[in-house]
Amino acid sequence: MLLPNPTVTYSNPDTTATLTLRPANNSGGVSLVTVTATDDGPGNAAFSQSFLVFIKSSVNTLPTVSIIAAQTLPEDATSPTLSFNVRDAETPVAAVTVLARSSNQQLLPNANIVVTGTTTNRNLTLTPALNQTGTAAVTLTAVDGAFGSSNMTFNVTFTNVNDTPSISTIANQTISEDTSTGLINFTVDDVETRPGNLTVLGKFGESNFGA
Ligand SMILES: [Ca+2]
Ligand SMILES: [Ca+2]
Ligand SMILES: [Ca+2]
Repeated sequence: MLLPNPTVTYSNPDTTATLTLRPANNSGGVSLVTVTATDDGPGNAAFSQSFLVFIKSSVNTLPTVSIIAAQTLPEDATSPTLSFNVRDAETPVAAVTVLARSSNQQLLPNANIVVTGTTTNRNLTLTPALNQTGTAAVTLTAVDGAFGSSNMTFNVTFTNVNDTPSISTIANQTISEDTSTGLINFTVDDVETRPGNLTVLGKFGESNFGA
């Protein structure tokens, strides 16, 4: 019984009556209430008016977020799409929002976590900052329409990929025969290897112009 004791207050000859409804504890649902007025004429003619009462549950069930396994991914690349799902007992799933944050902003800024989807199935991609390696904890928070929330956290580790070394541009050179250029400077660089440990080789392709 959702509305165990509806109470009508009416004093003859008032034209106004009041009705008090109090749902049973911990109840939720819809109830049809009918109010009937009866006269004292022959046959006690009666007239009824009905309306619906919607009783909201006061207990909000928290939304759920499915688990994403720990990920190990190469640096400098966007992750494959990671799928997860959200559910809520009361809020339509399209209205359940997902917020994402990273424990390591230098490695994985919050702005580089992209969550998409409006159904139960949601998608996530992660893009680490350039040349950053290490582990970040990613926390997804699902929020329902009653501001109930649940968290799910997984670790993502970005591992080093050997970046190719670089050499600065060297301009084309013109030298007269039987002379030498001065020293031609250029710089070498590598993300992982210190310059002192790089190997630099010269190789020569020749063309002769007449003889
Ligand atoms: Ca809920
Ligand atoms: Ca690297
Ligand atoms: Ca390298």
